[in-house]
Amino acid sequence: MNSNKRSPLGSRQEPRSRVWLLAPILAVSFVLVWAVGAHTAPAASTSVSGAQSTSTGTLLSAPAPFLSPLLNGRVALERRGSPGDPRWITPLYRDEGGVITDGIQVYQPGTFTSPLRTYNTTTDANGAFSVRLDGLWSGVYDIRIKGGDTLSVRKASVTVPPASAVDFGTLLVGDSTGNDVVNADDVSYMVPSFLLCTGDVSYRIYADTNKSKCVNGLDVSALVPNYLRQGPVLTGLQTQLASNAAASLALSPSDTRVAIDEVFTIDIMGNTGAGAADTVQAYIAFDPAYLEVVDSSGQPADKIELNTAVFTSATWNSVDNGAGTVDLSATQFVQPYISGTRKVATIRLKAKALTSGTTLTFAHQAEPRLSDLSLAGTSLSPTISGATVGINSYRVRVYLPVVFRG
Ligand SMILES: [Ca+2]
Ligand SMILES: [Ca+2]
Repeated sequence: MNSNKRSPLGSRQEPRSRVWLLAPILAVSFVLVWAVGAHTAPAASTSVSGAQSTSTGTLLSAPAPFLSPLLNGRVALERRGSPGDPRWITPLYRDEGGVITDGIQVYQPGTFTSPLRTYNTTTDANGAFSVRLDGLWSGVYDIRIKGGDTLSVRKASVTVPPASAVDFGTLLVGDSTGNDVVNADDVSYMVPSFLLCTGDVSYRIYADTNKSKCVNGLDVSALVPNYLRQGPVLTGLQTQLASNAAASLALSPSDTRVAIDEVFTIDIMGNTGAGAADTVQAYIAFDPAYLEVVDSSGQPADKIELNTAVFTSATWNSVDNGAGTVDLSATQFVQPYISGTRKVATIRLKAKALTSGTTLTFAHQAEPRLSDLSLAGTSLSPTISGATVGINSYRVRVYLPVVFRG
């Protein structure tokens, strides 16, 4: 039985023993294959998983584009004080009677022809702004920024949203007409607002270059460094510093005696001291009971005589013989600017009534009639002095002794 049992078993024993004999070989082979596989597989898988990891890393650092990213930026303003000054609050758009022209234009990179989209917002007192680019995907764009009355600036390859506020540079002032050029038209635009302030019907905010809330020669002076410049510009100009050492604005002669009905002249003299000036403003008050501004034929005049050797034209030149005022603002737009002591204009006057002394005084205490010498919108802080006129019933001639200085 056992043999019988064995026999069949025995008859199957040989193959089984072969299996058992083969088992260690297969096992070793498997281990070898596994070992080789374990050795080679990571090499292959390193390269694959390395590519995957690189790809995955790229995706992690650049999330999928999303709609309507936020653009944070900042601009600097000229002639409006330091950052934090409320005059830095600037609309990045233009409002013409309720029609808004957007001042933020976003372009396809490499182009500045037609914008993909436009937006508008207003900066804070530090020139910072934030605007959501509705309808655009996050990405890289070229961007142009224009203030309501400034030249535009542009910056290429701006990533939106940016990691931090994008510095768009300085908005150059003086484009009162809004056409991205500073020229005589911008000065002309100021004329209807000249010597007017906010609240006055004809006051135009874009004429108020330095945002002092009044329009006068300082606003003209402020645009002079940008005269004939055109936007968009890549960077701002360095602010020119006005030197105010020993500058003065005076009437000459400062003391004179004339006869009644006599026609005589008083000159407006500007002295730029150690510096230079592009603009002279002279706002003079006189007593119309004693004096009248006349022309060369002795007839009442509505303007004074500009010294065209210094200024080819005046931004403003008016006389009010009823109120007793002379208002003059003249600007030299291109270099060389005015330097030294120069006769700005001549006031021709007629003596109307007897007086021991009547004065002509410069207004210089408050906007808008601030008599001044200025360069690039900065006052030279001149010393200011007027004149006294005595009117006699007879003509007096005073002969002063000649004084020699050793
Ligand atoms: Ca313009
Ligand atoms: Ca102003």
